[in-house]
Amino acid sequence: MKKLFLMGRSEAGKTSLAQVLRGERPHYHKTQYTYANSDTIDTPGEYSESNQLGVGLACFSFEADVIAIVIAADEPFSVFAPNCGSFLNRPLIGIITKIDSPYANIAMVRQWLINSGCEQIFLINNMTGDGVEELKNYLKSDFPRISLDEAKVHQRQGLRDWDIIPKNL
Ligand SMILES: Nc1nc2c(ncn2[C@@H]2O[C@H](COP(=O)(O)OP(=O)(O)O)[C@@H](O)[C@H]2O)c(=O)[nH]1
Ligand SMILES: [Mg+2]
Repeated sequence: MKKLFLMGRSEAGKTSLAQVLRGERPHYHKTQYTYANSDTIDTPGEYSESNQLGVGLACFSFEADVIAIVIAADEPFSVFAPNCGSFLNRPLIGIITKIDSPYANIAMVRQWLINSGCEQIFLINNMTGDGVEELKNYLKSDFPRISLDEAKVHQRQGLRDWDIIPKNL
């Protein structure tokens, strides 16, 4: 199981998603600090909303296997800059929550996530559980562990640790 790190603005639906992934019904819980249970790391939205706290996010992210930017489908703007995943040494995915909102603009949020460098994008309704299975399937298997020597080979090819080395190299 890949350990998932959730970052995003307050009210984006991170805590609800963490609850749904644990098999619970979503119930409101104000996120006061970073919660790290075995499978997800849930962070307060305030971390994503200020420059100084953003550094804290970067540090916590190294405890995870995959980083997710969570944006609700009805958010009016994104706090995540284009290509902001470039400082992370982890795969970055995008999660669009509240796809059931009457104000949802999925195409716009998807474009923000692509611009930020998300490799895959998942669409989720925490209330009904729509889309959760796809995310669970993605998280199910661990990334293969590589040795330091293998990591160096990746680096020499300009590849990230989790990229598959192309056959013709
Ligand atoms: N309609 C709808 N509401 C959601 C969804 N996900 C979360 N919410 C609601 O949005 C509010 C904020 O959710 P929460 O998980 O606490 O957001 P967080 O601040 O990112 O942790 C709560 O009232 C949730 O019930 C969703 O997929 N659809
Ligand atoms: Mg929360």
